[in-house]
Amino acid sequence: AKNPLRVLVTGAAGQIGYALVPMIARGIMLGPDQPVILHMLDIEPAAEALNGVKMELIDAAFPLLKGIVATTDVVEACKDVNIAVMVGGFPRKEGMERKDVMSKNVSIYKAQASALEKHAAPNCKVLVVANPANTNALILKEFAPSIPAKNITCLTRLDHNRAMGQISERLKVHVSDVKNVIIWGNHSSTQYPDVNHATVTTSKGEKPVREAVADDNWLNTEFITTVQQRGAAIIKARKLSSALSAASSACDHIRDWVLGTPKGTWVSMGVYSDGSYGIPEGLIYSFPVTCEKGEWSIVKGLKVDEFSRAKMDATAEELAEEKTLAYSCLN
Ligand code: NAX
Repeated sequence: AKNPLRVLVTGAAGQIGYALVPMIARGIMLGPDQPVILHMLDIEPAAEALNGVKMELIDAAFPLLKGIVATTDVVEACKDVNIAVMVGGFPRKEGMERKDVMSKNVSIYKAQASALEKHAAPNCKVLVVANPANTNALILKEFAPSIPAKNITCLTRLDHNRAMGQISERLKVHVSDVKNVIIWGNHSSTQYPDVNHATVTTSKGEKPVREAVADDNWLNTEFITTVQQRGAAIIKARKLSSALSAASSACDHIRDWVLGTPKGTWVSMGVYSDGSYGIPEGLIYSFPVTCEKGEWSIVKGLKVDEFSRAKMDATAEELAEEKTLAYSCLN
């Protein structure tokens, strides 16, 4: 039998945490033969709720769940973790300035970076979910210099899955028959969902999504805005933000990263830019990636047309601005 892996979930008493921890305990993130020890961190005001989640995990009697650490102590939470899913953060409340939210999250991610750097297992893989996800991940990277940059990522898989969902609904095909959409850039409304290299499998074989949809106007307008605005649409309907889909996508992200992407398929991940596709280094930007043996690599050489170029640059620019804002919060 495999040794258990320690998986940290921060913000574990929140909405996404509540959906995510049972998925991890059931083997959806790391596979049905991988035992796990869950580390759950939240802050003092949520300590009682966190303990309630721990009680439910015990009650669910998950065969793969070999231990639970539920704590408000960041050092205890980070001790020896192999995977860290950072869901905890400070939400934007009505009337709050962008700078105030940024400042709160910068200080959270700076502190948690140090704790991870000092106490996590070597080669710990980090996924930042909490918004602003790309910039929180960048701050975490900056303040955990001994963690390799390639180990620090942010979640854009939810956007990726949403894009596949929209194509599947439009074409009335199963979502598993759609592949190789791309989310470029920021997990925000400037993200660019790109279907130029996506394909759909039909009874007549594999076909470009553009050809199958045969409506460039829809693909270049409504499709893009629907994916960009999907989070807001969920809030409007549920009066709460996406939780089960976010949790499921976080599992997809880690599973593919650790266990690999299927041959011929790529996924979207927010990763530290190496300058690929003319995206400035020093940003955490969502790219198409394939994963093998626990390492992601950016898919190279895809053709980028003028329409895409403008959108890829616009979202990079927003990330550069967020970075400047984040740094201004450090002083
Ligand atoms: P909730 O407010 O339900 O939960 C957040 C939890 O984090 C709370 O329990 C809170 O006490 C805790 N927390 C706050 N500060 C903390 C700290 N310093 N250390 C540890 N825990 C801390 O929010 P939820 O709906 O679960 O969303 C969590 C985050 O995910 C938000 O930032 C949200 O914006 C972000 N999202 C990101 C998505 C993505 O695709 N990247 C999609 C879904 C989601 O909107």
